[in-house]
Amino acid sequence: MGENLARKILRAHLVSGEMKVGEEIGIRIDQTLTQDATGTMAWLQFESMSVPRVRTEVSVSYVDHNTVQMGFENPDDHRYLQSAARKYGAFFSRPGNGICHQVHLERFARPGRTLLGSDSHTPTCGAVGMIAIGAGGLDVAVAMGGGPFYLKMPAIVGVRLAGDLPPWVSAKDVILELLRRLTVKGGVGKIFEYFGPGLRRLDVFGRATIANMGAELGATTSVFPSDGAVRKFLRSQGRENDFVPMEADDGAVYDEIIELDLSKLEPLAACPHSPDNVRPVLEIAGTPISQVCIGSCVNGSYRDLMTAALILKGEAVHPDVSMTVSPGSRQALAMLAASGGLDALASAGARILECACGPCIGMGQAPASGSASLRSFNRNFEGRSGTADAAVYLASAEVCAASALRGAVTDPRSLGKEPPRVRIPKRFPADGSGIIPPESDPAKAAALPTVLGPNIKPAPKGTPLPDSVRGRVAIKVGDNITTDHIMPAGEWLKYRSNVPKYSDAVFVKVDPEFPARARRIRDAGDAVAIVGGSNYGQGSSREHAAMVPMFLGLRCVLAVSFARIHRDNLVNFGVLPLTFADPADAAAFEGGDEILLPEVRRELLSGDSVTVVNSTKGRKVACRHGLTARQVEIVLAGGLLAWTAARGC
Ligand code: MIC
Ligand code: SF4
Repeated sequence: MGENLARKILRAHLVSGEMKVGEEIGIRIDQTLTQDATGTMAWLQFESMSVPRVRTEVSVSYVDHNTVQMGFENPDDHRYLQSAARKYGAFFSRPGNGICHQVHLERFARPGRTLLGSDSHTPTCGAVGMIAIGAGGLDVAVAMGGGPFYLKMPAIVGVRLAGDLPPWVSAKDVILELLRRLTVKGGVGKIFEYFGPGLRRLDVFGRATIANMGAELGATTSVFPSDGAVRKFLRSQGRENDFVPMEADDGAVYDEIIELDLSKLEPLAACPHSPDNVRPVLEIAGTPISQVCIGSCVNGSYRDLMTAALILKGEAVHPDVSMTVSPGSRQALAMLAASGGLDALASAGARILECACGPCIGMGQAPASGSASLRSFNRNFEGRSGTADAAVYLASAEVCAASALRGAVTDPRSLGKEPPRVRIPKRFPADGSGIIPPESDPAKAAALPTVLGPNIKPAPKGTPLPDSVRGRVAIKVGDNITTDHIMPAGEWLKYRSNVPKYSDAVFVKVDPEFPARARRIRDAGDAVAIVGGSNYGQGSSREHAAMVPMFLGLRCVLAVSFARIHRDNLVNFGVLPLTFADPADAAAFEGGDEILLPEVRRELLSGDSVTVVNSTKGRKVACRHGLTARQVEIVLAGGLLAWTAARGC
C-alpha cells in the first residue's frame, strides 16, 4: 500500500508512539525557529533547562514582530535574543531582515526535515516538502534542548489539485476556497498534503501561501512534494545541494481526499471578521476602502510584491486610500528594487514599510475608525488591526492592487489590463548579511553573557493540581475565540517579556473588567475558570494566552472544543482543558458561577471523565479531558517545566 509524504517524513522522525490517527506520537525535530514576540519567553525557558547549546541541526531566532521600538522594551528584547542566540548556538536574523517564515523558506527550509516554530504560520515551509509545525514557545524550547515534540497523530488529508489557475487568480484564492469549504475548524487534527497535476504551475511562493494559511484551517500543517519546482527554488537561493526529491508513493493512501479544480476558481476575499467568511470578490466589489496593505508572511514574497507593482505601474493609488507595502524579506525587497518594482510602487504612492510583520500584528497602520481595510494578509480578527470598529478584508495581491487603484474592492478582471506576468529570477541575492551566525567555539560561547533589560521578567511557574478544585467562572465566551481576544498584541506587544504587566491585558478587548475580576477570585483563594464555545483559542501560537491567564489564577477552561496549539499551551502551563461531554451543557454555565471539581486528581488518573459541579446552578456535568498519560502527569505537576524538573531532566 502506497504511503503518503506526510507519513513518510513523520515515520523517519518517529521516536515514540504508533502512527495511528489520534494517538500520541513523539517526533525528532531537526530545525526550530522563534520570533521576538514569543522568543524571549522561549529562550528564557530554554536557559532554565541548563542545556549548554541547542541540539538541533539548525535553530534560528528571528526579530520581525515588534520592531517599532517606541521605548526601551523592544530593543532590550532584541539585545537579549541576539545574546542568547550567540551563546546557545542559534542563528540570529536581525530586525529588518524579514518575517521569520519568508526568511526561513529562503535560507533554511529543507525537504524531508522537521521544523518546529513558536509561531502558528511555521507550516509555510511545508512548501518545500518538510513537516513544519507551529507550537508554543516552551515546546520549541524543549525541542531546542533535543527533546521530542509530542502531538496526536493527525489524519492526512490529500488535496488533489487539477487544472491551471485562470488569469488574475492566484494561490491565495486556493486557500481561501478551502477556508470557504472547510471553515476555521475544518483542519483541526489534520495535515493537508497537496498533490496532482495542478501542482505543475504552482511555484514555491504560491505553495508557501497555501501552506501558510493552512494555519487558518486549524490544520497541524500542510505539505507539498519536493519536486522540480522546489529544486528550481533552492537553486535560485544558491542551495541546490539541499534538494532531495520527496513525494508520496504511487497510489498513496489518504484518510480523506479533497478535489480542487484550479481552473474553476475566481478571485475571493475573506470578509470581516474571520478568515473563513469567504465570498467572491465580484459580490463585494464596490465596497469603499480606506486602506490597502500588501505584504506579511502569506503574501510578502517577491512574486506577490512584483505582481502588485506591475498592476500599479504608471498609475496612482486612489486619493482615498492609504496603501502600505511590507515586504516579507530583505531579499524580496532587494529583488523588487533591482527589477524596478519598488519604483513602480513608490511612484504610485504606496508607503514602503520595513520588512517585518507590521500592520498584520497591529504594529502601526491602524485603519481609520469605522473604515474598511483590504489586506493581502492571513488574519482579520476583530480589533487585530488596532481599530476596534474597522472592517478588515483579506485577498490576494492582485485584488489588493486593483482595489488600491479604484478606492473600492475591485475584481482585478474588471481593470481591463493584461494580467501581470512576473518573471521569477534564476538567482536571488542571498548575501546572508542579515543573519548572524552563533559563536562556534563552545568554550568561548559558554563564557558569553546573555543580556537582560528591566522589562524582561522570568516566566511564571505553575503549581501542582490539588485533589479538588473550587473555582469561579471569570468569563463565559462564545465560539471561535482567538488568542488575540485572550491576549491582544498591538500596543500590548511590548509586554510579552513582562507577564505581570501583560496580565493587565487579558481579555480586555472583550471585557475590560476581566483582569481585576480574575485577581479578586485568585486572591480570595479560589481557582479562576473560563467557559468557552467551540474552537476555543484559535489563531496564534502565543503561549501567553495560557501563561498569563495562569498567572492570574486560571486553573481550568471548560469548552466545547479547543484549537490544537492553545490546548497544548494550556497543558504546558498546568491549566486543565476540559470539553463538555454533551456540548449542550455549556448553556448551564454563566460568568460568576461557582464551580467545583470534587475529585479531579483521582479522575484524571483513572479515566477520561472529569466531574464538574456548578454549585451556583445546582448542576453536575460530565466533562472529558482527552489528555494523554504524559499530559495528565504534566497537568498534575503544574506544567511542563515543573514536570521536567521533577523527573530530573
Ligand atoms: C500572529 O500572526 O498572530 C502571530 C503574532 O504571528 C502569532 C505569534 C505571536 O502571537 O507572537 C502566531 O501566529 O503564532
Ligand atoms: Fe507576522 Fe502576521 Fe505572519 Fe503572524 S501572520 S508571523 S504577525 S506577518
